[in-house]
Amino acid sequence: MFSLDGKVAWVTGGSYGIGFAIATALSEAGANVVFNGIHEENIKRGIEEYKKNGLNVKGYICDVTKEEEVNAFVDMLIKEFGRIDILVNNAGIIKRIPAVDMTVDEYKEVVDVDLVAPFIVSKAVAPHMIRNGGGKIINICSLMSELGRETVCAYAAAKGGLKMLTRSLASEWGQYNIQVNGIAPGYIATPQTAPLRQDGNPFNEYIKARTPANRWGTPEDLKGPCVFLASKASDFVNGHVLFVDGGILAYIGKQP
Ligand code: NAP
Ligand code: GCO
Repeated sequence: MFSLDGKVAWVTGGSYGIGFAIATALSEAGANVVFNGIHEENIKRGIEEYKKNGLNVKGYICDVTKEEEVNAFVDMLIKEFGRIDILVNNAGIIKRIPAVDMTVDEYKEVVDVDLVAPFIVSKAVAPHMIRNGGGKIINICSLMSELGRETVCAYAAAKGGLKMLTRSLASEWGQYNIQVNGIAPGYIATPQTAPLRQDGNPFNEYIKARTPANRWGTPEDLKGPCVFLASKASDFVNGHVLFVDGGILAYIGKQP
C-alpha cells in the first residue's frame, strides 16, 4: 500500500532541507525521483549526497517561478521518464521583515515562489497526470498557513493561499483520480530556520516550549507523512492539509 515502485516523482527544491528528506523518502519507497533548484553548486552537492546514501536521484536547474522554464522542464521529464505520478511543491523562500519596512517587490518575490510557483508547476504537470489516469500532488504548506507572526506577513499570506490552492485543485482534479493534499510542517531544523536557532536566539527555546514534543522538528519527521500522501494508502484523502508540527498548533504553550 505504501510502495512507490514504478512511480516517477518530482520534488521541487530538493538539494537539501525538507525537499532532500522528502526526495530521499520517495526514492527509498521505490519511486524514480528527480529534483530541481536554482543554484548549480547546491544541486551538485545534493546529487552527491543522494549518491552517498545509495540513491540515484537526478537534479536539474529549473526556476519554478518561470512558467516557460517549468513547461520545458516538464516536457523533458515526460520525454526522459514517460510520466510524472507524484509532484511535491516544496521549493520555497521566506523574508523576515516587518511589514512597514518590507517593499512591495520583496513581498511579491516571496509570494511568487511560495504561492504562484506551485500553481505554475501543478498546472504544467496536471494534464500528464490526467492522461495517465491519476496522480498525487503534495503542497508543502506551513504552520503559517494557519498562524501569523511578526515579520513574516508575505510568507504567511502565501502559505495561507497555498492551503486554499490545495483545496481548490483537489476540488477540480479529484474527478481525474488526482489527489491534491498539503503537508504543513511546524518548526523544522533546516537552513531556512537556522537564523532562528543560532547565536543564542531566544526564539530557539521559545519554540521548544511552545511545542508539546519539546523539540524542533527534523526533515526526517516529514518522510513518513509524505510517503503516505504519495502512495495508494491515501487514494481517498483529498484536499487535506496534514500538520506535522509536534502538536504546536494544538497547544497553548508551557506556563512560563
Ligand atoms: P530551504 O532549506 O531554504 O530550501 C529551500 C529549497 O527551495 C532549496 O533547495 C532552494 O534551491 C529551493 N528554491 C528556492 N527558490 C527556488 C526557485 N525559485 N526555484 C527552484 N527552487 C527554489 O527551505 P526548507 O526549510 O527546506 O523548506 C522547504 C519548504 O518547506 C519551503 O516551502 C518552506 O516554506 C516549507 N516549510 C519549512 C519549514 C521549516 O521550519 N523549515 C516549516 C514549514 C514549511 P537553491 O538551493 O537552488 O536555492
Ligand atoms: C518563521 C519560520 C516559520 C517556519 C515554518 C513554520 O520565521 O516563523 O521560518 O515560518 O519556516 O513555516 O511552519
